[in-house]
Amino acid sequence: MFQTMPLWPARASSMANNVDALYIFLLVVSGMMTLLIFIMVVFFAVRYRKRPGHHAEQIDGSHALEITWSVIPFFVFMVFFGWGAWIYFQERKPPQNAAEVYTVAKQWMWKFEHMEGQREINELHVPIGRDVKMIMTSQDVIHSFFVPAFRIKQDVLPGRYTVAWFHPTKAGTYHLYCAEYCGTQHSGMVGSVVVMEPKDYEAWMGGGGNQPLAVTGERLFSELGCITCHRADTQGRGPTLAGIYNKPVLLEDGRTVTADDNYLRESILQPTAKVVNGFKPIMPTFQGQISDEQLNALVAYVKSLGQQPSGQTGGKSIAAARPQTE
Ligand SMILES: [Cu+2]
Repeated sequence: MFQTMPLWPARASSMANNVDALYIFLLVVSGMMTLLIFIMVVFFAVRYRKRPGHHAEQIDGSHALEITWSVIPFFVFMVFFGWGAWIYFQERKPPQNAAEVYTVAKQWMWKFEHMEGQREINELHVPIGRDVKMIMTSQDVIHSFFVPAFRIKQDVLPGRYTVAWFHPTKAGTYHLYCAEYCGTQHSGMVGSVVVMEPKDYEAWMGGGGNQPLAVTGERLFSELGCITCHRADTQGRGPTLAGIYNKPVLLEDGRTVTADDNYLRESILQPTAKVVNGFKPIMPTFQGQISDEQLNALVAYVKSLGQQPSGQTGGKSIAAARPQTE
């Protein structure tokens, strides 16, 4: 019977052992304190019980005692804090070369799109041993991406990207939950993450001729007319987008921001929110004109430009995106 009720979810990511160790440490320290308090309650109740011939006497404070019970817990709590912060920063900082998966949550499903173009609903396939970064947004209300076996949970919000990452260490199929009440079918907003051996993953990935996300984005970039202003030769009415990803951008109001995923997203939906220095706020908004999936594809395309230094030949995306004006 006990086998059917595991105390812990599977530990299937690089983060799992750290999180569990901290959790066990918290449990042990709290358990010991609880025990100590109960023992003292019983001990004092007996020791100072009302007896004939004994009178209560006034006890004045003890500095030594007060300092001891303040200083020792202080250091214990600092261990909780330091250890927790260390794990938090690890969870918050995706590694540079993580594979990216775009995620759109909606009432009541999870939609995933791999950079290679594979789309999945309520199922996410990943290989063992690869860092995976989830770039997530919601089509409607707040959801929360929760994979207990990976010990990660991240809110997914409409109107912006949030990020979570994991490094799967064990093959298997693990539960994926929405951990934020999001409407009547919230409890049904579940799925699974399938962690595969790399060769199985290659086979899975190879099936079906999918168009890479950046290529879809590149097509949209020209279909939506972005290409007429955002030209690669810096002569356009909008800033050239080659190489801007994750680079600082000087704005018209003097601020400098980083051209990260959220900046790109915002600049497509609310172009006047952050106008690049030297350009006019003439770009029309695409709010309500394109789906979250299309938005993701556009962002992926701009990012793919960022990985290729501008002017370099062989960069398939840049070469294809360059307008035929010369
Ligand atoms: Cu939800």
